[in-house]
Amino acid sequence: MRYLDLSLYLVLDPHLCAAVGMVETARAAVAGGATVVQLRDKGADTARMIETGRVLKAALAGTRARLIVNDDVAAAIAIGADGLHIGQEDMDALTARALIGRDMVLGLSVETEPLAAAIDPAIVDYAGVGPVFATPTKADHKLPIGFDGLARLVRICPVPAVAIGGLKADHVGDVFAAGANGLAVVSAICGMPDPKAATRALAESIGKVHR
Ligand code: TZP
Ligand code: MG
Repeated sequence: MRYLDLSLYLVLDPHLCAAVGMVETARAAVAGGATVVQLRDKGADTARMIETGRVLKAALAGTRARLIVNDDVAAAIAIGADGLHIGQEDMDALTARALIGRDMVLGLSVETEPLAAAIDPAIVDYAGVGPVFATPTKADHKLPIGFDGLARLVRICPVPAVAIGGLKADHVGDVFAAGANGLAVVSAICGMPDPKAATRALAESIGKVHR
């Protein structure tokens, strides 16, 4: 079933995770309550994505967390990931769906209302919506949409949506109030002195506003 619990979605960053490592960060985050882990490593070739992804998959085995691979469809398939996440500048969703087959989850980033409206729910399973705030984590991010923009885009999206961009534990209430199904974070977990505690703080905030 192509369903994902989007409520606490960790996007890994190899640079921010450098001290602890991506795999250990993912393990800690899942122990703290992360529901999804995305392997995102813009500098890695497919071989390295596969190598890291296989270790991540083994680390997540037996947990409820799901593994999503950013952008690299060949790696997602070789790893046997639960899903693939693509951006608007990556391959189009129809092509991605044809390559990954019917069973893998497909996520798509959307930054504007027309892009949200263009989602085909037969092809795409969830939308990554943002950036809510400007963030140093993604140098080339699009214009921040704020919580008003998030609410507008979520309303238009024909699939569940996860908010991204500058989100911290303080924002959890606003994210769910805007209608999103969860929040995706990088720096709120990666590079934190205690990634498990940081994740748990997010999970506890989520528990108060969302079941
Ligand atoms: N896409 C839009 S913003 C972003 C991505 C990958 C980075 C979010 O990072 P952070 O540290 O949670 O602001
Ligand atoms: Mg991409």
